[in-house]
Amino acid sequence: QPIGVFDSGIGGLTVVRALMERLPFENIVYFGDTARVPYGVKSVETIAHYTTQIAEFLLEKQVKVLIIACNTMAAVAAQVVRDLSPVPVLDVIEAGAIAAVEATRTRQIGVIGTPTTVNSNAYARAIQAMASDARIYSQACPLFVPLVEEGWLDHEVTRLTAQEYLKPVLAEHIDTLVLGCTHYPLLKPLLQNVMGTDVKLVDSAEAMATRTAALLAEQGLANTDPAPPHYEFYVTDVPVKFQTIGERFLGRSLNHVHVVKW
Ligand code: DGN
Repeated sequence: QPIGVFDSGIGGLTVVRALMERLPFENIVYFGDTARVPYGVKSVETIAHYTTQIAEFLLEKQVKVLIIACNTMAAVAAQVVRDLSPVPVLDVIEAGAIAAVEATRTRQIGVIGTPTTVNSNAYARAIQAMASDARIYSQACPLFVPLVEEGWLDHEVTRLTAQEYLKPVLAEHIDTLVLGCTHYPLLKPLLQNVMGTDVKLVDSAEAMATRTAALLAEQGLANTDPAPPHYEFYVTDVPVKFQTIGERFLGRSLNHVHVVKW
């Protein structure tokens, strides 16, 4: 049985990449709602409706675990998925929050993400549920998603944008910064440079791979078949530069892509 991973678009491929590296025997089915992305600016009702549709699609594929790779969906619709799913559900916010609490020493934590993720306060709630004395400083960085999709990962414009966005969180002397959006792992070197080496960056894609490995082991769900794993990708549209951007996110060639017409 495969692991089901979903996202509002192609960004969740950073989570798939981390899962492929951490769990090389697992089959993965991915769903990216490329026709309706971005979710980061939509209402909670709309996001919950889309999220339900996608979770039901993957459950029909007989997935053994559902992974909400999109921070925006995890921020406002994780409970909706948990309520309808007969299989375990993991979400990137929970995974990122756990990793942030483990990483911080000073309990001063920064969180960056889309406006919907930041406005939802979901990371702050998840972190404070585990560490009530933690102080959270969040910053929405809406320009990062288009900059990453443009491939400007080490570009002066991106550096200036990051400096501008991160100025307020830097001033709070945080020791940990959560990259709370699927696209941000690609900006890790640049963000580390802007933040300085004393600040630990929590990559929510990697944090998710760690959580998934733990869940599969705990519940005896790990695949023990040594045959090469199978990967399937479902999207609702094939937008411009889909292949190039998708392969950059995934870190390898992107095959077995199916278009679902909704
Ligand atoms: N996948 C979204 C996230 O992690 O927040 C980013 C893309 C979007 O919907 N704007």
